[in-house]
Amino acid sequence: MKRIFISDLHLDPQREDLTSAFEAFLENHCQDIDELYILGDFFEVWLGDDDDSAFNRGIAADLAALPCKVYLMHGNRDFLIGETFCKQSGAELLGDPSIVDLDGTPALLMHGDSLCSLDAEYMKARQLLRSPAFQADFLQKPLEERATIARQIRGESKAHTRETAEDIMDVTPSEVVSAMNDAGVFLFIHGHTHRPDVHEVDLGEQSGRRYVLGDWHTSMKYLVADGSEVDLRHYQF
Ligand SMILES: [Mn+2]
Repeated sequence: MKRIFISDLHLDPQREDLTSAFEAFLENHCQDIDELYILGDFFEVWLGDDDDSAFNRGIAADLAALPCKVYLMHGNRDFLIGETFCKQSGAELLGDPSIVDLDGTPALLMHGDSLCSLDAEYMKARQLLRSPAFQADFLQKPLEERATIARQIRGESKAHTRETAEDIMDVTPSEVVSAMNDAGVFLFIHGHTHRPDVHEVDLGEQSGRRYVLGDWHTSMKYLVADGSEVDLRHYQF
C-alpha cells in the first residue's frame, strides 16, 4: 500500500496560494496512492459543519474527487470537523492517537499538540476547548458569533506563542517516549509543531523514529510510506 501523510495546511479563504498548492498536490502526488492521511490543522479555523461556505464546499469536493481513501484527524484549529463534513468529503475521522499498520510496521499517528505538556497554559485551554460542554455551547451560537470567538482565541494564542519560550512549544521528549511505549510502536508520525524533521527516539531496549510533518507556507514536508518504507519529502510550491 502506498500512503501519504500531510498536516498543518491551515487552509483559509484568505490564502488562495495554499488552496492552489493543496489542489496541485492532490493532482500531482495523490492520484496513484491508496490512502491520504491529514493529521490535523487541515483548516486554519473550523466553526462547525453547518458553515457551508463555497470555500468549505470546494475543499470537501477536492477530497471527494480523490481516487484514494482519505483519513482526517482533528488538530487544535479544526477539532470541530464532524460527520457532515466527512460525508461531504468522503473522509473518515481518525481518533487522536491512532495506530496505522504500514504493511507490517505499526505507526502511531497524532496531531501532536497533546504532547506539548510543558505549555501549561495551552494544556489548560485545550482541556476547555475539547470538552463536550464547551463544544455544544459553541456550536449552538450563530456563525458570526462563533467567528468572533475563534478570532479572539487565535489572537490570544498568537500573543501567547510570542511570549512562550521556544522549547516549551515543542513536544515534551518524555511524552513522546510514553506515547510510543503505550502504543507499542517504533514509528511515530505527527505534525503541529511546524518543525519538520526526523528524530531518533531512545525507547530503552530499542530506538524508534519520530517523523514530524511540516506546515504549509511556500513549501512543506510530507511523508510517503510505500509499504513499510517511509520517507520525508519536500514539496515546493
Ligand atoms: Mn496544530
